[in-house]
Amino acid sequence: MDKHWYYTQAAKSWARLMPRIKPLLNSVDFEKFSARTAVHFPTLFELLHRLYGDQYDFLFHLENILSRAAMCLRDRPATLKHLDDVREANPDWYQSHSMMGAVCYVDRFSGTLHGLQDKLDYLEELGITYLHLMPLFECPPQKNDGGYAVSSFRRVNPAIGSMEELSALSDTLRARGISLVLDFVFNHTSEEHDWAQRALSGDTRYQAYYHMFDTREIPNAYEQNLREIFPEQAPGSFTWRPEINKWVWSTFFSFQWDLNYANPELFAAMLEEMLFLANQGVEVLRLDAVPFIWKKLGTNCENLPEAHLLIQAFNAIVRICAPALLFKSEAIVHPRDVQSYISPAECQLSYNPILMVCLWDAVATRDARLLTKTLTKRFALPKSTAWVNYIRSHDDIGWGFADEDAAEVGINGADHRYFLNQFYTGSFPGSFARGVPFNYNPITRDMRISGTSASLMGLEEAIERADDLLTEHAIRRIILCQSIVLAVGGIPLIYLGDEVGTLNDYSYRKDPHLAEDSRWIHRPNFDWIAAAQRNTPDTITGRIYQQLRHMIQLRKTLPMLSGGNTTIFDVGNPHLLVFSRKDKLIVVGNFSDRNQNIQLGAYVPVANDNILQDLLTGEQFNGAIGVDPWQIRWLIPADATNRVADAAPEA
Ligand code: OTU
Repeated sequence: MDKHWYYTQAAKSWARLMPRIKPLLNSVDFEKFSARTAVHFPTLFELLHRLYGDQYDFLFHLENILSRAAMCLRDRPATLKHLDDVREANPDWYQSHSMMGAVCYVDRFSGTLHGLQDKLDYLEELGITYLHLMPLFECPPQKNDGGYAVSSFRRVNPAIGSMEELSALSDTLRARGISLVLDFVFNHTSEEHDWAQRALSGDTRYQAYYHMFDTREIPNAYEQNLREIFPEQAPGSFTWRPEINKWVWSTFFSFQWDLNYANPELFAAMLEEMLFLANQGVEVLRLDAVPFIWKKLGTNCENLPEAHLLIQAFNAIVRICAPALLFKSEAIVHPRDVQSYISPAECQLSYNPILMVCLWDAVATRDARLLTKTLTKRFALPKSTAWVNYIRSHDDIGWGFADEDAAEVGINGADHRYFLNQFYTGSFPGSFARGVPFNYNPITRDMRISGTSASLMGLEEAIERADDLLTEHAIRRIILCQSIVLAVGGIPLIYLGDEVGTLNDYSYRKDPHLAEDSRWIHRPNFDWIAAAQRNTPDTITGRIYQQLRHMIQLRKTLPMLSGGNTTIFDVGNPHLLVFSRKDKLIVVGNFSDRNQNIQLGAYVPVANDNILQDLLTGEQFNGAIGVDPWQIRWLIPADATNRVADAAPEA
């Protein structure tokens, strides 16, 4: 089918469908709907046709999908319609240097949604403008994968609160300049979701919402090419359900059933759940596990072209009925595939696991060459998209750098992963890290790493050994990496607790429901007693918190830190990461235990012939710049410092 054919067919369908949509909406909304569909319907038509065009009842599904979009607009609260207008007028709002993200589990941070109200001052003090509340939906009490096995997208876990509270919270947050971010766990549901329950009771309509097979034949054929995601806890990708004598596709845990997006009815059903969430006031949806949403025999069923078509179709619909909403991709895969989801028409935002992994590599090796190489090749993004940069999440750390990038700096990928695993589990001689293995695969000998950033950076060991220098270096490593996250370009994201140096929590081992999943080591209850020391400068908590908060506040005064425009420099010193932002600010980070000296002028044009001032320490340099072990500098030409000092922080 060529573009022209799609265009003509779309125009015909649009002309036929609009009169049917009209009675659903009031005249103001209908006008908006018409204007937006005039722009986005041709794209939507083509995407849906490429996915479902061979279904005999394609036009029925098309109409159904468009009506759901209309009903979303009809039901959208006035405040959110207003927000739509504001965001449409300023679509790049999230590129602002004022943006600062935080993520937490509500139960572990504040107990309940109600309790969160009392913690908003804390978030504001830290400068947070983007708050990701980890899955808080109804889920099975035990088999829930930290909330990623959702039983209802419309009900909040009653232990945490209610959907009404969540929706009210989104308004409160917005009034404080904080955007609410939620997960859309759309690759699978829990086995307790109503659809799964109906499927289990034999209802074939709902069985078709999932991937189910009567015999092992087809699952075996698929498994030839599938990767095991949780090989230790949930080997294989299919689960036998004796109630219905069927194998059910379950990429992750056996109780998480993959949804079948080849079924347009399922697409429409999930669309409805998504639009429901959009109307609760969520501004960014984190699309969980995007690589896995389409299956095709003979492939590894990851990152297939149809996965992109699906997300683009969701996106086109959102542009029509809830345009304030953005998508963030969660694809923790090969860097090339990570990038494939990022575009204004698909996911405007994406986690940046590439930076995350290379930061940990540089910390372990004291060598920033892979970091420099990778950022040079892969950091730049299309216009109107942004990275969400972070050093750790609620998940494990897996060594997802590209082997070809590693080869370019003389590293063998497989050997290096082995080294990194040894290093971060503390087995490598001299390692300061206190990580634990996650999903060791005895066949490939692969594993991933769990641990809080402070414990992985050496703080736990340093405190245990009561060693001041080790403590100082561990703190500097934390600040160095967080500082890069703050300056490199994109939305910085912190896992709440990291700002006060939270260490590993080994108590999960005593809970039989958590013990098998080492990720719980880095998801402890927020330590409010430790946090109370955050403004006491001579405590470890205070040293971390105050430096971090200072950098966050400083960032908000530096317009050159907005958006992208990052230039990476190879300055010939393997320990240094050097980059500039919009040719106005130069960042120099030292990944080593020793002082380094660098004549920046030879490499970085803006450094040439300029006296440089470090905004973090106030020092000035005329000529060579010294960088202490694990130190980071934010340098700007000295004549520009006055202007920066005068600029008031942006709200
Ligand atoms: C995500 O992570 C979530 O972040 C996890 O907490 C969930 O367990 C999981 O999905 C299932 O919902 O494998 O180790 O490329 O790597 O989606 C974490 C994407 C994971 C996957 C990622 C997944």
